[in-house]
Amino acid sequence: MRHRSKEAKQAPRAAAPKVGARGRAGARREAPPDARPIRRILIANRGEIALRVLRACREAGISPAMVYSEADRDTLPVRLADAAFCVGPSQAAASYLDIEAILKAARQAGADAVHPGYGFLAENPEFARAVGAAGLLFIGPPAETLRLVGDKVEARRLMEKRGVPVIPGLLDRAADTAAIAAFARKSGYPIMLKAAAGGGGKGMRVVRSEAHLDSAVRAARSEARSAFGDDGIYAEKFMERVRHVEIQVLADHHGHAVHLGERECSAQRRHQKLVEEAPSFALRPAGRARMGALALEVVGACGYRNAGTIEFLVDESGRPYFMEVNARIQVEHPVTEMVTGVDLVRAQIEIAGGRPLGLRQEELQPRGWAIECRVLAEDPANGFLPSPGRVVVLRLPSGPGIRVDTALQPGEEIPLHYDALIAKLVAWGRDRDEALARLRRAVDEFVIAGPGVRTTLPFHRELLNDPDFVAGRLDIGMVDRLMPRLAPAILDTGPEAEIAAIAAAIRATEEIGRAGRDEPYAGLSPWSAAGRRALMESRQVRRPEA
Ligand code: MV4
Repeated sequence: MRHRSKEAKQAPRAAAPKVGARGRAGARREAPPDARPIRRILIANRGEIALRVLRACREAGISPAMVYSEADRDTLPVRLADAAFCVGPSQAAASYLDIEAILKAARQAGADAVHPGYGFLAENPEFARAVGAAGLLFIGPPAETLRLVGDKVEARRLMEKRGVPVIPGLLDRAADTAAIAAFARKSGYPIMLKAAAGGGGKGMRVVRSEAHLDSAVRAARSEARSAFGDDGIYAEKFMERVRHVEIQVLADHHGHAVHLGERECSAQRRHQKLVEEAPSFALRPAGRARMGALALEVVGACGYRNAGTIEFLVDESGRPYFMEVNARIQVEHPVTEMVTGVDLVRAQIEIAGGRPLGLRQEELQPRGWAIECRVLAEDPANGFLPSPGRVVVLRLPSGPGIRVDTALQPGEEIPLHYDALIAKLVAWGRDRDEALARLRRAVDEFVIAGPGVRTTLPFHRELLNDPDFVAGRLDIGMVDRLMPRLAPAILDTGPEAEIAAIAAAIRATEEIGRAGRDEPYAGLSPWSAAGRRALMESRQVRRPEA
């Protein structure tokens, strides 16, 4: 049966803890009608973000309850929770994305609120609505805001009307190829086709000449239809050599909103961000204030509440263009936390509970510099191929200015079913150089090893020493341009190859009992066979693709 309770320690704590006591007392105005103390939060997610939310709950005196899939039964957030409920099998579609199963777990947990984390159901308006209809608080924006910002065309049109600069392009869903061709002739090629229901880089396509337009439009439409169930597309001028800069915002239910500065997210590959930092090299204080004001204009325009991110492209002259709203806590939120000192997840909980924001814009100047490396279970030497497996050795870095967000435990199997993100390594320093030095040092301390397990750590080791990266010369194409140069170094340096050989040897010795029966080492002693196998495996992992 699904929805099994993991354990019996489910009784809420004796005292009813009020949501955080950190904001200033004395509400500006009345709390929203459904405001009430939050005693227990159901965390509808997994991995590092589930643990991050659980920690915020503990610090706020709120009881955390978890959901988990069968693949995640034996993970740290599940063990640390006061209650945990299985919501289905490994496949996300049948567990973490099953709205009914999550709501049932919330009822069984006796939760007052649901935190969706990021991904899964975090930006699903139906889920937000269903959580509210079940009498629970959704820790995120209102369902209507999720619907509005989920429609990229509608959001674009609204921002344009409000005087927020948007990328030049169509403000309607393109009726036909002719409408797009007319726009492209006016603005010039290249243009970019985007799915109206898309976002995060999904369903985008660059068109470089009219000869390619018709087939590109048809392909984009059919892609959009199968990916989003909506074949609406629109067109924009394609911007090159731009930076991806986003502004973190917090908005409460009392009409108060602040921005917490920007994150520079240009170091990405195929829309998977790899390194993020705050502040951005690209912004002077005046530019930061201007983008912050634009972000707050966006917040006002779409009735935004809770924590959110407003994405912009910034061109070479420093001009920002609104792209989209990310209506959730984001993976890269720690860099903002480290330069502002604000606990964003705690703030999310307090806002959802109806508390007025106790933050003033003037006190939110960024201090120092923070840089985050996303550690993924992917092989940077092999086209970032997913590399799941069992982690045998795990050594986490620490020391001055270092924060590691991970739920990974030694001995744990990294499941194939979910996101490849296994850890976030974040460094803070008084300036960028200090943050970089700490991050390099921490990358070298970090060991994640096991048979078959490859991570992006060797990539980060190279990137953090790249002259362009060190000089802050970033744009969204830099990782792609860099990879051919980085790839050989990724294979030849660092302890990864050696560790892989050791891990292979561990596995091989574990298999000694089988070795005598195994081909092709049947004639050898068990130890010789194990050694041979380890050698073969280490050669396989060391050798670059021809
Ligand atoms: C663009 C763009 C250039 N021109 N739109 C990517 C995520 C989504 N929010 C929108 N994105 C972009 N939209 C126009 N008109 C560049 C991006 C973009 C990007 C594009 C290709 C490869 C990597 C990218 C990283 C960030 C943003």
